[in-house]
Amino acid sequence: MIPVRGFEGAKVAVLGLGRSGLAAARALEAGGADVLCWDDGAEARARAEAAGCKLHDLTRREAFVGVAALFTSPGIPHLYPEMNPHIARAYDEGVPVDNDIGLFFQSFGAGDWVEFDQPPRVVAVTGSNGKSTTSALIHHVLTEAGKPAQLAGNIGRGVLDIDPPREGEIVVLELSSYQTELARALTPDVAVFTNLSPDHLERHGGLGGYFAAKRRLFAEGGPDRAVIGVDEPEGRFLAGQMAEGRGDDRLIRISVDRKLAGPGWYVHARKGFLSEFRKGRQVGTIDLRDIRGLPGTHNHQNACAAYAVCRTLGLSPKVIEAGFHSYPGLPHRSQVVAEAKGVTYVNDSKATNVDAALKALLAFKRVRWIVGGLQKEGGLGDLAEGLNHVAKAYVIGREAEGFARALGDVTSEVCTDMKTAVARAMAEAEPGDTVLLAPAAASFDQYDNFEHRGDDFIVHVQSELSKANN
Ligand code: UMA
Repeated sequence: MIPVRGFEGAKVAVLGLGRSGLAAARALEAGGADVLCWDDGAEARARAEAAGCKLHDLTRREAFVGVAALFTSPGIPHLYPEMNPHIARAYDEGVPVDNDIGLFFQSFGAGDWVEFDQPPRVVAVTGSNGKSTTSALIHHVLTEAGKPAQLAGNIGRGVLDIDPPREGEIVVLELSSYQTELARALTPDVAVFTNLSPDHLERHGGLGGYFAAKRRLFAEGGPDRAVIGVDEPEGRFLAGQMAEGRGDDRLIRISVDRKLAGPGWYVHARKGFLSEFRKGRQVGTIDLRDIRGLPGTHNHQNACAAYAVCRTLGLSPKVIEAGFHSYPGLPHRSQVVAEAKGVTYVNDSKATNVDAALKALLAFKRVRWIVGGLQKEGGLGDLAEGLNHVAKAYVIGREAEGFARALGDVTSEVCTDMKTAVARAMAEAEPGDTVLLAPAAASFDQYDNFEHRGDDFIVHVQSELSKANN
């Protein structure tokens, strides 16, 4: 845990007692604050109390008297679609609002670092898609190369929960827009912007708000190094704003759309080959085509970002390539869960939006596609290119019929539940096909979260395969 500095003896409130809230409460307490905890859910309150948290009812009229600051959780809306009432009151009463990410950057860099020859550094990764894989890949390559490293943030571990960093350690943080939008301190040594596509629009009041939230990671002063995906206008704009000249190599531009070269620093991947150019010369290359844990162009973009970060941290192309080959992949992201009779079963439950599902479809030649759930704003129109790879869609979700209609001309079958979808896809699959769960939708109509949905897919694949073998 990283004890939070700056609130010794002060009364502070923590709102939301999930992973980040509980970690923040513990870290604040370890730093000597008097921590008052609240969650709008009774179950979470009971769990937190059992874990030793001091509850403090924020709905009471005097709740904020004497409170120095409020720390909120990423899942709690603080502006759109409407402000959480406790946050609104904190603002009205002049109480500063921050989150665990702000506290982390404020507290990272404790006094005992004066003894270190090489202080710990932070790599922060944001973007719409690929940030978990990019973060996990950076962490994996560093660890395989024998460098001390820790991984936290949106990927599942509260940032304040990490161990106090050792000499030379690299802390890799995956940061969502929910986290960057509110944090009062954001000072990574290396910052990554993978790509941008519409997501969480309600929460940010539209695409501009969503981009603005992510952009904060690169604001005033900025990181020492920035790795920026330039395949969308927003990335191009951000890179253009950061660069102080044509040869500015504090900035590494990455692309999977086009060859990048010039006086600066670039990493691109085309047709499965990653190339690094610096000052107009090629200085590194990796054949990504047979790397099992990183299939498809979207993963090649993740590879470019991870490669660029590892290069800024001093690793050689050969060491990075070895790390890529041993990367096991993350659950629910391009996760190969079975191969039988020439058919591959892939769990990409994390493809919760249209862009991620499109990238998953493009990674495989002939797809039996399990799709559906709670549709996001913007419809399914942008999937068109990927639909050429679909042999048939097996539609799940409470609104499966409407979802199937929205898919247009694609051959589809309304299955509603996962069990039926897996059984039907398996029965019809031919050798060479991929049965792919890439829902292009949120899971909350049928599941607690995308992990639960992916686990359900795996259970049914295994049970149908064992039926077929008996
Ligand atoms: N709550 C309230 N009032 C509200 C809403 C929620 O009190 O109005 C309470 C809930 O009752 C619950 C708590 O807040 O007890 C949950 O807080 P939370 O949703 O922020 O969840 P955490 O467990 O703290 O997890 C958060 C991130 N969750 C979200 O951003 C929604 C996790 O990212 C992250 O891994 C974790 O912190 C550790 O850093 C998950 C996620 O879904 C994976 N992220 C989104 C995504 O990837 O699309 C952004």
